[in-house]
Amino acid sequence: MTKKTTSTKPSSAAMQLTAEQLKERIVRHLHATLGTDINKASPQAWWRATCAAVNESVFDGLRTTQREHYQQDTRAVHYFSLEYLMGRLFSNNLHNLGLYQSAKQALAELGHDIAELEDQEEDMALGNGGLGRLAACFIDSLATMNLPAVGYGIHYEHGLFQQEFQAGRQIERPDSWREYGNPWEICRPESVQEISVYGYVETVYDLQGRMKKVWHPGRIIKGVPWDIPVVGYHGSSVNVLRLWESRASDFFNWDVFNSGGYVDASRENIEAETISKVLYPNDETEAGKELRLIQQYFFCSCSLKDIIRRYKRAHGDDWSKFPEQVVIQLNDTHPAVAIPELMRILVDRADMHWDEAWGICQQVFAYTNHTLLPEALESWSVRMFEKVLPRHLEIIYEINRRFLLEQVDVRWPGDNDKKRKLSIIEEGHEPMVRMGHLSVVGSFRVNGVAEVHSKLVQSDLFPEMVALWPEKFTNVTNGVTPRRWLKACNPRLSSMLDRLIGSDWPTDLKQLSKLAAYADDPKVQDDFMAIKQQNKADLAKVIQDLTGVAVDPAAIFDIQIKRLHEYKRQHLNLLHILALYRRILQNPDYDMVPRVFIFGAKAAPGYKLAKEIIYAINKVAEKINHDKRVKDRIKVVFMPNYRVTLAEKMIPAADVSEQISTAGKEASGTGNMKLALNGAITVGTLDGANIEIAEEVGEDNIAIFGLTVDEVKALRQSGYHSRDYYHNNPEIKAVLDWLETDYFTPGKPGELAAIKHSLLEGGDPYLVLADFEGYQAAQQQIDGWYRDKAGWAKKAIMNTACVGKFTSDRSIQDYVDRVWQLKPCKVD
Ligand code: GLS
Repeated sequence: MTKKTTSTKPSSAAMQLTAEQLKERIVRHLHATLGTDINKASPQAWWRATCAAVNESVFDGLRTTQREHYQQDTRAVHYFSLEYLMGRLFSNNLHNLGLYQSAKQALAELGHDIAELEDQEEDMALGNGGLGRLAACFIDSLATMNLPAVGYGIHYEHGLFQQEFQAGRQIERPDSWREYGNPWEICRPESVQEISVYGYVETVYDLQGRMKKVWHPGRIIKGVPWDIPVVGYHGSSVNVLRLWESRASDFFNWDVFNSGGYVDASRENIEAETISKVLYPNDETEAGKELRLIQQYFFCSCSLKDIIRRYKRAHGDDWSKFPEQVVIQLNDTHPAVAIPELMRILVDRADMHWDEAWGICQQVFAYTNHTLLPEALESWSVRMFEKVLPRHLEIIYEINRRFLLEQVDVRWPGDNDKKRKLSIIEEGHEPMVRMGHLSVVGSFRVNGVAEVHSKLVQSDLFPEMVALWPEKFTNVTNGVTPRRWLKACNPRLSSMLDRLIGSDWPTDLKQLSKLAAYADDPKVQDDFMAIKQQNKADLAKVIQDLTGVAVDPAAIFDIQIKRLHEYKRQHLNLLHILALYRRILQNPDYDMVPRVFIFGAKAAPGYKLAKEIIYAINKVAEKINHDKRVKDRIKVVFMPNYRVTLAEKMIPAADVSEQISTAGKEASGTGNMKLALNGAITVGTLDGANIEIAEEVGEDNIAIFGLTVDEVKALRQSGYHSRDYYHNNPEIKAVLDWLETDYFTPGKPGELAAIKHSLLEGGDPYLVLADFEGYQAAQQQIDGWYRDKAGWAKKAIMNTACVGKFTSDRSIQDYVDRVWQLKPCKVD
């Protein structure tokens, strides 16, 4: 059971604000902050003035929270993440402050529709997908639960690229989310940090003959912090997300500048600024680029120095309380370089003995693993590490030497195979630093993000580490914030819930279980499905606007939204669509409930096959949507530029949620939780958090299919031959062969052949063909279920009722209990 650490009643000063008072604030800011006038202000200016009005309340909360944390000298968690996929903050902040209705009314009285103003805001897309969005949900929960926390990351100038389709192909455009400034952030020049990279290490001896290492950096870079207040829901805490922007150090620049090297100085400027220029657009693939390592080090070093500065303000040079006050959560291995950086600060700068420094480190860091995909397990060539961070490489060697000697050799004396396997340095032609190993060795706790994934982390990824330190390993199943993913994005359903089960559910999501008592009530069923229908009608308009395709809200809305990756198997979905289409062509009376297949996904710009899958879906969509013989039984749409804001429109309108990854590949998934929460029925494999969703909603309310983790392993071991499925199943053969013709790409045969080739010659690494049969059976089951209106309504209601477990508040409480040992700090 989740222990409650939240306040459900509005308590901050903002709650008392009336529409009239807000109006006064908005107009005042229109004049004083925007320098414009009611008569000529643009929608942008109105939006900005409203943000400024809201910020008066936000900043009040921020000041009181910070004062309280300082006075109480609270222990805090510091969330280190290279990604935060925040989306828009306008309606979120209004909802969390309890001001949404007043603002809506105030703006209406001023002649503006709040929804139109919401569209003035660019998404803050400083993340790729689930990992970055999870970080955003977590900081929302931390503030809501009054837990002292700071999020640290990078202030990317360009977030995740914007996606367009040209003739069906993905084109990437740069994202400039803050081209004209962002009203939610505050620059803090008083907290600038300087960090070093490159250079060389000198060994010197002090007067007592003690050896010391001195790092002579090759370049110094300035980190400028931007603070984004994180407003808790109806609680009074406002925490901070602190993002670092890189700039050239004044110190270096002026030197070059004064000696006449204006051009050189500018070049240095540009190079330094490059560090926070762009987010790497790969989800779950390690880039291996020097710039990426520098990004990681840059924000870790700035953040650690920031933490230490704050600690020293309260405790001076007494380091003994540091582990009591500070816990750092590493969001995957991306910030793992923080471990040797803290060692460097303690040993080289604070002159601490190695053992004492290591003791501190091991009480401060905890590591979350978010993926088992081999291509995502970060490792850096020793050569590059040495060039960029020469002193850190030495420290890592020393950490490794002691680990192998004091742990591995004691446990497995003389076992060189074990040493090779466990070494932080992977030997070979090109020696590599393994960041996962470093993270486990340097952390006091390691967790996966769903039950099955945490088990696999232990059994498949780090079994020997588990043998050494069984108590280090734990699970924390992911969650999502119900404030954004139900309350704000689905206002119709939220009001219905308020009426039926009271209004405490946004901070106590288990309350949703009360809804189960109504699952058979015809009136509630009608209301629930009427809301779904209205949400679908809204989405149909968006679809028409974005894609030009007309869809019927009476059809099943079947949605697959997530990054494009072979393991997520959007192509399995496509093969099934092709099979249905073929059945219709073969049998004009083929009986199926009309269905709209809706996709949203960005492919990493360098991921060729992923881009080919997008192209294939778009070409198949074009053909099917225009084929009169289909009689609208199938529509296929690919929503361009899928992002948080689009997800907020799609999720409330979903009937079916596609969660069809190869078992063992999706660590958890969080879209699966959001869709079920909004009453969609999952078609899914027993992978990641789908397993736990199935446990919660029960087998009547979910369509599970496909190989299990163990079956996948067994099939691989016995030898998987995708060609057998191709030859034995005529439908599979027909649709794959179809892709090679010019049926979907007139005059250009073979344009869609990449998918077939990867499934046959490529060996079908994600077992698409092995799961096809089960998948199409699950889809038939959905078709059957949907024909029974009352039965479907019941299933939909049961999904909403049973997924209270998947609030990020529960995840955070699990982290508090199993990892952080934090206490809430109530702010008046
Ligand atoms: C991911 C996993 O792929 C998702 O399954 C998971 O839900 C998410 C958050 O834990 O992390 N790992 C990753 O590198 N990107 C992800 O989305």
